[in-house]
Amino acid sequence: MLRSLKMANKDIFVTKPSMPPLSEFLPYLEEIWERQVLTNGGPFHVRLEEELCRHLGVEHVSLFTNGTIALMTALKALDIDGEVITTPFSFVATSHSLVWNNLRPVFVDVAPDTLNLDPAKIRAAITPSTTAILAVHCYGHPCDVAAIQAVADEAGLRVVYDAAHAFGVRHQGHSLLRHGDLSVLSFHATKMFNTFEGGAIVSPSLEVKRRIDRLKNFGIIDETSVAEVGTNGKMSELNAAFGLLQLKHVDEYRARRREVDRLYRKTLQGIPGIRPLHAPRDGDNYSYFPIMVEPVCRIGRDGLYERLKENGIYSRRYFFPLISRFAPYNTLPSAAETNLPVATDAAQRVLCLPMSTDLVEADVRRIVGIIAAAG
Ligand code: T4K
Repeated sequence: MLRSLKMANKDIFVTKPSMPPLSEFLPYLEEIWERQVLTNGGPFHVRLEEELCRHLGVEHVSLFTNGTIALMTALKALDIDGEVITTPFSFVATSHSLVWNNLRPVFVDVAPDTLNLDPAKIRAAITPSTTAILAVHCYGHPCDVAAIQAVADEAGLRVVYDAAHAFGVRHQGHSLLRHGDLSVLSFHATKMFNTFEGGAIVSPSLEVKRRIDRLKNFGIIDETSVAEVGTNGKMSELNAAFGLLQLKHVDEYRARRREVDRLYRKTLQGIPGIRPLHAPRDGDNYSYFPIMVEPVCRIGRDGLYERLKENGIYSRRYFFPLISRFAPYNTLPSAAETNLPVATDAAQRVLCLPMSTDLVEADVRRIVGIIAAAG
């Protein structure tokens, strides 16, 4: 059961990092100080890659300094060029990673039930210049991976999943991260598994992992040879050590989030105009709790966002505005609202309620009480 503590009202943010007790981190720090190996593939880095493979049930993991550099490197590692079909309903890093690789994003609309790329619309957007699909498992909810792969196979396209929200998500009995050519994770402070800053690429092939590892280390082969133009995407020992500690607690974090998810669903029931985006799903990581605010809710999405804020509750309108509305993208033909009706409507109605391991029952009831009173 969720802890039902009585406490004074406090500010509540859309998320809060899950932090194990500091005392548990100190032995890791002592090891780093003793060894004086701070980065460049040190022992904690090696161990975290191995433990993540086991924990996630995947073949190969390459750690990165953050999810954005990991995305940029994933696209480079597959030698993708030309046009890439992607979603406007995401964090801006998704499209930025394409443009940093001189690739042209082509926005395709999302499906209303998941807000993930709609496979049928992907097919219609393919041109002779299309080489890949960059899809996002938005809020950790699986894309229609089978349909996306079928479209990709038909047209000879690569598939990269921005799985920034999908740490530990299971789909049909397996890791969701096993789909596509590569999957990219974010371990940012706001994610359910965090290393302060961090990220990773999950790859099914050792050969591709080797290329990725070289690319994240300047393209260096050895002391006297550099094979190609790489970057510096390496995760430090400090971040890797924190990841190892987090891994010990991550199942407990997930279980706590699941309780919060259940309580939201129970207490939100019957409030007119408020609908959780997804039905409950086994295999979820409970990263986010998006609700859709329907027209029958008189105060509307933005009214609700402000009302919560006045009460010290900081929800977020992930993902408003759409990426396609931002200056670097809004002149692309595919950015037209008429091309993206579902995403455009969702961006006006979605609200992510606070979700973190430290929410107690009283917090959830307070949040839902404000929503109920606002409608
Ligand atoms: N692809 C997708 C689909 C993504 O969602 C993201 C990142 C990426 C790629 C890129 O991955 P990284 O390069 O970041 O690894 C946040 C995060 O900065 C961003 O990582 C995340 N997506 C995005 C969805 O959310 P903001 O602007 O909402 O963050 P911020 O700083 O406003 O934090 C939100 C709340 O979290 C704060 O109000 C308080 C709390 N917080 C935040 C931080 C940073 C804390 O309590 N402690 C903290 O240290 O973007």
